[in-house]
Amino acid sequence: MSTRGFTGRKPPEATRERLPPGQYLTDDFPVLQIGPNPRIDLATWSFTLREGSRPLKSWTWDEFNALPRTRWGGDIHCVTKWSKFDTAWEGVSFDALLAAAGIEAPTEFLLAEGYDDYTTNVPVTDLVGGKGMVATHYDGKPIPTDHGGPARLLVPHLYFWKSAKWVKGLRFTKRDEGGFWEMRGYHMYGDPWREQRFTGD
Ligand SMILES: Nc1nc2c(c(=O)[nH]1)N[C@H]1C(S)=C(S)[C@@H](COP(=O)(O)O)O[C@H]1N2
Ligand SMILES: [Mo]
Repeated sequence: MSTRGFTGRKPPEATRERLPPGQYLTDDFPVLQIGPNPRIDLATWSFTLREGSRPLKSWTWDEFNALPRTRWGGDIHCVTKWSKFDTAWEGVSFDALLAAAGIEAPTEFLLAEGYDDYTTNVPVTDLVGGKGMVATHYDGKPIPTDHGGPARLLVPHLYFWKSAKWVKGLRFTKRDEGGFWEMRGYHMYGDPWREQRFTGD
């Protein structure tokens, strides 16, 4: 059964099972962000793993594109209540980043940082084992700037605000420090299936 294009109020069973509570299905790909698209030049783009302020490993765009690649396909869920099924992404898994850096995660938490100064926190356990990647391609093409290209974090099992667009690095933190939205009332973890939208949910 195809569920594509369905926008009615009572989704069929197969759709309902894939929709977390309070979400509706859309075929669109809405654009949501705190400010204008940052200007990013691939000649100066870099991606850096840090522990606090200390850089652990940095890649240029060419170096990053030489890393082993991975694909993920599935559903994404935004806290503004839209869900989109069967999205297709390609990039470098968090596991591959750590392996290429020759390190193990130095702490249990990190903040993803965007070129627009956006930040969001994600536990390391939610990125390892293929659960998170730095994506460069969506639907077989380079990610459009509006959706976070050239590279964005993808943590699809959490609300989509955790998937930082225009990502410039991951900063390991000793404690679970809130990022931009988490400091403004959004949930520290953000599990769509437990409807963890806001602090206290
Ligand atoms: N760098 C950055 N990443 C970001 C944001 C942002 O403002 N800046 N917004 C977040 C929010 S709130 C959402 S819902 C998703 C939206 O991603 P999209 O525009 O590709 O749908 O990006 C997230 N990642
Ligand atoms: Mo969002």
